[in-house]
Amino acid sequence: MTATAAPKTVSPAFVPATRWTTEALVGLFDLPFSDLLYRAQQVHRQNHEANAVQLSTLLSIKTGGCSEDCGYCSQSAHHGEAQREALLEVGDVVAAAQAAKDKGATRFCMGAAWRGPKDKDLDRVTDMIGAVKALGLETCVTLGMLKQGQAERLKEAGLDYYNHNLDTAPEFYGQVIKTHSQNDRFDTLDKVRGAGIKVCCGGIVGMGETRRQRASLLAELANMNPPPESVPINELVPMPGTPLENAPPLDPFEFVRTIAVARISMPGSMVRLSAGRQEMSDELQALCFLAGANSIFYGDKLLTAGNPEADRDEALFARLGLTAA
Ligand code: SAM
Ligand code: DTB
Ligand code: SF4
Repeated sequence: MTATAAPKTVSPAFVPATRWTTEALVGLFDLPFSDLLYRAQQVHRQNHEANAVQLSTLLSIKTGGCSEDCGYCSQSAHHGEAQREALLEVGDVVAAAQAAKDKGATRFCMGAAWRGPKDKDLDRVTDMIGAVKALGLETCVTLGMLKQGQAERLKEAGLDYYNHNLDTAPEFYGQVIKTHSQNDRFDTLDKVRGAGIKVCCGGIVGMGETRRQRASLLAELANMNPPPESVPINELVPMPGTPLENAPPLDPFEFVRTIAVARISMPGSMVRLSAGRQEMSDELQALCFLAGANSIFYGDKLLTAGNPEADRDEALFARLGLTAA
């Protein structure tokens, strides 16, 4: 699908004010690096506090054994090597959320390796959401594809955000994931919006996609109506055993360009510098903040992969004059 075609699941009444074509975003990617960063920084300052970065902490509440075959994921039963773990108890989740809050996180994101939740699993997840919210944290869950009525149950429990990524360009999607389609993802995103939950939706770069495909993914995200409140940009963490374990690393400047184009095309969204930060130098992360990233995953673990220690992030924020928000 090209970015000019309306996504199938969006009704004609929901035409976004600005439509981005893939071509227009390729044009941004192709700018000289300094010109692109200058434009991104201008958009960033017009729409956000210049030096504030929001902190979200992740917890895997159910790990491994997933029926889906996502080529990047260590939790897929098809190839993943992640240690399988059953759904956590509410008390353990609350303890982790309290620790995250004590370290300065404002949002707690709970992830499950499911194609989608069963109704009986949601009983415990809704208890988790209520208990984490009671600590004064924003709540986010990522549970896979939702069935009718499940988004409403999450909303009732007090859920603030649902994370569900488009992951890659529509024209590349089938090369990475065969057990579901990107249109299935749009269906769930519609259910989330319909229930009045805020949307966290982004993707992964560095999976062997072209620059045009990176632009195409960003056009899809920017043309959602409204665009996602939160846009995680993940750099592939090549996990052992996965089909993408030997994917050649992306040019770091291309990653920064991706952040900058996300910032320009989604001016009001929080753009999160997400997976892959542990492998990045402080200087590269500084360029990502300059390009308009204003959120990170904070805490020494993502779901199964590592993330920088809180101490390293605190030191980096101090060196760059960034404040945690
Ligand atoms: N099963 C649910 C789903 O797929 O939506 C929730 C968990 S899934 C692990 C959440 C997201 O993590 C994926 O959509 C993908 O963007 C990201 N992710 C997974 N493995 C990754 C990896 N190795 N590197 C970068 N991002 C990854
Ligand atoms: C998102 O976009 N990135 C996070 C969160 N949403 C759930 C997950 C990153 C996972 C990285 C690989 C791992 O930890 O297994
Ligand atoms: Fe399952 Fe999500 Fe991993 Fe895909 S990304 S294999 S759906 S846990």
